Amino acid sequence: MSENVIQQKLFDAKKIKEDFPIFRNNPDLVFLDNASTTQKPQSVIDTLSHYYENYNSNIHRGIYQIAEKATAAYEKSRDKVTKFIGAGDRRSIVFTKGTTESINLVANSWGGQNLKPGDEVLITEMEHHSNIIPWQLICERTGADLKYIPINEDGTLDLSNPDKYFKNKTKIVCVIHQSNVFGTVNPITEIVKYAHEVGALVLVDGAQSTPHHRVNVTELNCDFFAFSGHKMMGPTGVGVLYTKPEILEAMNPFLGGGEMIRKVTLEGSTWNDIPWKFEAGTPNIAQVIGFGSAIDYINKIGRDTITDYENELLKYAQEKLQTIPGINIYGTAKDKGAVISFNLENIHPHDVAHILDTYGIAIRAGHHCAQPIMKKLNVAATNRASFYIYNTLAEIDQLAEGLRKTVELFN
Ligand code: C6P
Repeated sequence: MSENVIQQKLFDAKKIKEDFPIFRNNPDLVFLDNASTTQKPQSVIDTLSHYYENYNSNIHRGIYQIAEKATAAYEKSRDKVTKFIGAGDRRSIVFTKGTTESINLVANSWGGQNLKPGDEVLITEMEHHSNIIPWQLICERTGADLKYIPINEDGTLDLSNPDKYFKNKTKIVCVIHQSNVFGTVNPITEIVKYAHEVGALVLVDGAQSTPHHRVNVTELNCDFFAFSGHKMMGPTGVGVLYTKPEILEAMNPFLGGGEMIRKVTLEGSTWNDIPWKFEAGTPNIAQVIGFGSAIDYINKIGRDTITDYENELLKYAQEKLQTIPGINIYGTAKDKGAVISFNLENIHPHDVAHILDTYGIAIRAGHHCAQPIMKKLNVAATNRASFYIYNTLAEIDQLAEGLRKTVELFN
């Protein structure tokens, strides 16, 4: 499909680009590392400056006007997130510093309270380190065992034998929604069904899905859902943990300090209501408010529009990249987000990324914090191009051209 047709059908990515000052300041930048972090629109940057310039103050404490304004803006972001992911109850939304902290919260608080020797935690071989390490640590502490659902050649999960993995001793299943390496979108509803049948809870790592697809946690029926603001055009330092309220209520606090308490005496303390019980200390106020603005921006474009447009980008990129001599693309799932991991025969991924950088093209090279996947693929690293709404077909042409020149250079 040509750029014009896509523009008529969906929207004009070149026009969208004008909303992002970084592209004005780096006119030649082709940014294809969106799975790592995304660029920020002017409206998000303005929201941050506006807070610092006009009503910077701590929240939930001051009774003066600017403090009340800051508190209201912070809590409004909670309402926006609640609606954005279809949570239904604002008490189920805890602001964290990102997906990593959200998962560590669950592992430590829920896991520390509920896991014991003989129990199993079930994760997959496709996980980002953020959804492996916290479970390794808590299993070591509690004596529970960590089990893995294997992956197939095509970068999908091997769910052919669920009884082998989902058992009565499985207490929690933790699974990545969209792989940051393969782009595979996992069948969460099916996994939730298997897990709930054996009485296990489900945590979904939504770091890579939430920015690109419509997510509804109520429909998914997962128990925990984690994601990061910076991967969806929001600021760094803000993320979300969604938890079903009755589960969150029963969990012990993760971090102790100001704000998360009801009463403190020298003998002991009692806790604030959820979600504030899990937001100890001064939170990232500006970032949470800025995140609300990123959600407004996404809503303005429309999530289905984003998904449809990215699907077109993916299709086009896959066709283009397949024509590069010696390319090996990893991950060919039918249900796949706009992420392509690949290697060029006999060329180290870091060399590829360095050469592309000389053409102004930013892609990622490395293990993508998913070393078990690298081991499975029998490689130390891959290249990865990941797309977002401001990318264009012309940029994919530039990527393909850059790769072609790289191959020529090495042969
Ligand atoms: N992946 C990448 O792939 P934080 O750093 O907490 O915002 O997000 C961690 C994280 C968790 N889960 C998945 C699926 C992720 O992809 C990431 C971050 C980045 O380039 C950095 S390795």
